[in-house]
Amino acid sequence: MTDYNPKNFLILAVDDNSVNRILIEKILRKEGYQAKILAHSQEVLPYMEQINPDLILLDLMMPNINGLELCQQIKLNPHFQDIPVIFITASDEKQDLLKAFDLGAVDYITKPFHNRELLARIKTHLELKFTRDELKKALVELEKLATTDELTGISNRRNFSTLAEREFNLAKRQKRYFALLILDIDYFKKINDSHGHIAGDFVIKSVAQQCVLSIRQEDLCARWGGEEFIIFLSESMLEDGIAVARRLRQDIEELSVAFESEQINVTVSIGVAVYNPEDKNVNQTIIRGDMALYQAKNSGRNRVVD
Ligand code: GH3
Ligand code: MG
Ligand code: MG
Ligand code: MG
Repeated sequence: MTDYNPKNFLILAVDDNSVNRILIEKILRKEGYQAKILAHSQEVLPYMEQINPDLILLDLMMPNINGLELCQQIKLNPHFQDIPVIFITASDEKQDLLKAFDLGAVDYITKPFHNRELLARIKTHLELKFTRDELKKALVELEKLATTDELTGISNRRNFSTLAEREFNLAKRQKRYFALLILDIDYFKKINDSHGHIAGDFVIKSVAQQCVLSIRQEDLCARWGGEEFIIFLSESMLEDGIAVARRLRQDIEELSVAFESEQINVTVSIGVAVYNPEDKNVNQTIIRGDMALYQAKNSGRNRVVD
């Protein structure tokens, strides 16, 4: 962490002893931290519901809820469990220290402590937390990049294959059905040739959008190839798949994509296949969808074939 600035962090401290409270607040504020100091342990969780601190300093011995109990409550709450908790305590009982670590505390400082020791430990744990949070964000971003098609923002082929295989296995185990639609834009080369590649890209995006709009939220739509899309309809029989495909075909025909000053008409051919309990894997269902699509193309395009 290159630009560590205490100003960016809020530290919550709890101590029933007013001398300790004043001391801790002074040390934290002098270093530049934002600090909130509470006197009663029962105030901590309600306070945290409003403001998420970056780190918590807990006194161990307090009336009502003691520090160990409070730590346990914090760590049981999924919203707070990643916030580092450091105990500051007069107890040098090994049992307390071990219990604190068992409950998820990251550190334990015994009183009397040196100001610089407290600050050094705080800084270490804030830096660790910051790095961990950044890593988590990067992983989420990476996962999104790995599963999303860049042009359309919908699922990419790899993500579809993973999810469809999972759904396939579920359908097999639970004896349920699903339907698959495979769409291919008709005469797309002509669209590229007469309106340009950028307009072609825009048409692909518009068709992707329409696919998402025309299906239920629990269904999955992905870009399967250049101007091909694939849709997984869970809990669906052949008739359901055909009905969705017919509606979608019509929705796309009525779309009339506006690109710059041009109106581009676009149609799709759709192959529909339904899960057959004899299918060994989802690819076998997909192959039937592909064959149906091939027939839709050969029999004139802009149509649905199962
Ligand atoms: P058909 O009705 O038989 O499907 O005819 P078609 O012209 O659509 O034929 P085909 O599916 O073989 O051609 C697809 C074309 O789509 C080929 C390729 O140049 C173009 N294409 C593939 N990916 C993209 C893309 O990301 N953007 C654009 N603009 N064009 C693409
Ligand atoms: Mg105390
Ligand atoms: Mg194609
Ligand atoms: Mg095509």
